[in-house]
Amino acid sequence: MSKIDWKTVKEFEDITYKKCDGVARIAFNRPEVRNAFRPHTTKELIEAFYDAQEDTSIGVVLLSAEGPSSKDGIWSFCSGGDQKARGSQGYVGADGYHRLNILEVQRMIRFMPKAVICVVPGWAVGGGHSLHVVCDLTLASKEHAIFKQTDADVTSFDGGYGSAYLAKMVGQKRAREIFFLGRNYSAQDAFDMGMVNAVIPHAELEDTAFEWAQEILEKSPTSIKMLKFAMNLTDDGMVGQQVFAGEATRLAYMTDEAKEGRDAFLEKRKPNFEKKYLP
Ligand code: S0N
Repeated sequence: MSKIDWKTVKEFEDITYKKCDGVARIAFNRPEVRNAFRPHTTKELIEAFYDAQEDTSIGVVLLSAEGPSSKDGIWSFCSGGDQKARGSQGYVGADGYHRLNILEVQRMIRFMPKAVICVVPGWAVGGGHSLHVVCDLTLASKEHAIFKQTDADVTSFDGGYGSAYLAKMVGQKRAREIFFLGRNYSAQDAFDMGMVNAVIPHAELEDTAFEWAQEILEKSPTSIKMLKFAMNLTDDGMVGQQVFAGEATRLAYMTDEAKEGRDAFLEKRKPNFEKKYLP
């Protein structure tokens, strides 16, 4: 029995969203379809991730899943895009429009100024596999986690983080094997390949993820944010540079020099930067 005292933030339909002691937990909640996501799910995920990003009491986000399925007791993290919600052009929402906004969720995770830990209690498949790839860390259930890329079975291809970034993580040959053959990989296989940080006994998975989060929360929040953005930068091109540089600008705004620049403008005078050219 977990000792974490999660408090529900808001009731959603396809996900659960809870917080406790600086940690937010966002979890898929469609275990009967192996936690596949439909446009409604991604809409809810975006709302929850945005809340976690803006909440200054939250330093780490866990992305996990409810389960197991009451039908057959099988655990899943996420089986990717809901194939029943897939029309001829894409995933169809309640409004009839086609969307692929899981990519927006990926970007929110990637650019979240806080650590995101993927907690994989079971299947991580297709777009669910891609979500684990884009998270900062992954912890996997020793008994139940299975990693599998089915994109090539259903004429889908995540050409961004799901594949190209995965290749940087596990190497080109392994990434191509994962996508081209679509085999099942255990938590230990995934650990050996370098795409999982730790293999945890299932009963201890959530408590361990919470402990990892608490360790991160002891660190300097600015360091964690800048390290994450620095590690992202080289793979994210101009957007990576923009994100990193934006944070550098924010830090610069906190200096006396920046205060003088602002005050001089508002007081309609020339700024006096005191001719200090610091090394
Ligand atoms: C997960 C699998 C391997 C589990 O197998 P298992 O345990 O044998 O269970 P099943 O009997 O197959 O499933 C149980 C019930 O759940 C339903 N279900 C499972 N997965 C889905 C799903 N993805 N969509 C809808 N329903 C699902 C089953 O139908 C079954 O229901 P009942 O009991 O009523 O028969 C296995 O289930 C499996 O292989 N699932 C499909 C995995 C898959 O192919 N997913 C889609 C892959 N593609 C994407 O995710 C693309 C996503 C995307 O939007 C994208 C687009 C552009 C760029 C990037 C991405 C991206 O990847 O993020």
